[in-house]
Amino acid sequence: MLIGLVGKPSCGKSTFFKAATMADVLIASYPFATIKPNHGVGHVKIECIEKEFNAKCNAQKGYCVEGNRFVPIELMDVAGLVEGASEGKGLGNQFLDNLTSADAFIHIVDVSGETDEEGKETKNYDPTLDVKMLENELDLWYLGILRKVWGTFARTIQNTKGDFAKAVAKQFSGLQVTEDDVKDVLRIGDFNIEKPNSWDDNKLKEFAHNLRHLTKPMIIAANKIDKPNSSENLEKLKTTYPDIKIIPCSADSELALREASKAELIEYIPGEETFKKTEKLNEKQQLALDKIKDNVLAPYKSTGVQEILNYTIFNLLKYIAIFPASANRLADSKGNILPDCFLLPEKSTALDFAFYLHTDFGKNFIKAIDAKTNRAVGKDYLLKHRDALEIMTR
Ligand SMILES: Nc1nc2c(ncn2[C@@H]2O[C@H](COP(=O)(O)OP(=O)(O)OP(=O)(O)O)[C@@H](O)[C@H]2O)c(=O)[nH]1
Ligand SMILES: [Mg+2]
Repeated sequence: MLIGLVGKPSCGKSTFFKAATMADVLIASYPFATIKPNHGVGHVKIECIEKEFNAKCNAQKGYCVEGNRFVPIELMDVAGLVEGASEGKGLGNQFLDNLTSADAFIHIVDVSGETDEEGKETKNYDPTLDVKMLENELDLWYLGILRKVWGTFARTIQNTKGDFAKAVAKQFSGLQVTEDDVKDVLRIGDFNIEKPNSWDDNKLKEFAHNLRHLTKPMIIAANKIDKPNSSENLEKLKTTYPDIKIIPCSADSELALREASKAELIEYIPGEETFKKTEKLNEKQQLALDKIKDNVLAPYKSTGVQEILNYTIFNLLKYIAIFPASANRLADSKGNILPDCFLLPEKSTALDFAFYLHTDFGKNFIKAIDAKTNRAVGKDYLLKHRDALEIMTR
């Protein structure tokens, strides 16, 4: 699973990426600071199941602080996108090609109104324009990919009476498009799949839009919420786009808190509303932290970064977290308690989980034991978020 951070230049993509991954990337006030994509590991936060077992876990992937389990996810920070990107403007096509493998997007929007459509410094810019621009460019990008092959593709399907959904999924598998996705798109629109050759450009555009919308779900991170005009612009954004999930955030504040926490100047758990100061802070640091507290944490209850990551994985993509564990033995062979936690799509079964762990576990599956209740469950058992299962094999 890969989450792409997208948005116009200077909106704060690299700052969000650095705050989430602590990777060393370039952050700069000039546009197109990022050229090549950055890949890194961020985390979603869930309640650890250690309490239910009266134990203290030793997470081997990710980490756990005070009962908060942080499970790794992959993030990608890319170059800024400007109008005309689908035709190669800015870093255009190169940028878009990097996005093909993403499963969902976090659209970082600068809600301060202090950067224009190209990421240059300005005043009173309307951030709702950024959403329109980005969505349009993404649609045009999909449309371009469709158009390139459509003539031949549609003719072949029509002549051979081929399976439309299957053929589209095959053609666009690189964009993470599945057969079910195509079927969903066909269900919500009026598309003549017997005669795809007869579709005009508007029909193709509608299809491209719906396919993009469904296969690249998106959330808006209303960034730079710490700035003076941001709260007003946030309301405007929410009114203009009532159907999109919009979460206010200050990537810059989250980065400052994580860096201060890493340097042991404060105690801070990502996503929390508060932090604890230590004696080591100097006056300047105290002032900077107080500002974050007053401008961000007090009014918005968190910096938003963790909430955005969690929403993307658990609400947009609908994943659930599963722990491999056995009721009478929580540790792995090295003595690590509850070492792993995996993210699986909703509606995954016990058998899916077995295959996920190892093909042999799947092939030789007999039953699974729910470690919390010590009850046996069959291969069709539907996994629940925070389940702990032991797979029994032949
Ligand atoms: N006040 C404030 N400034 C921020 C915030 N996030 C980012 N910035 C600033 O915005 C500027 C651009 O940040 P970057 O993270 O480099 O932006 P980007 O979207 O990666 O830009 P490109 O790589 O050029 O597309 C920098 O000066 C950051 O310090 C925030 O939450 N609050
Ligand atoms: Mg950048």
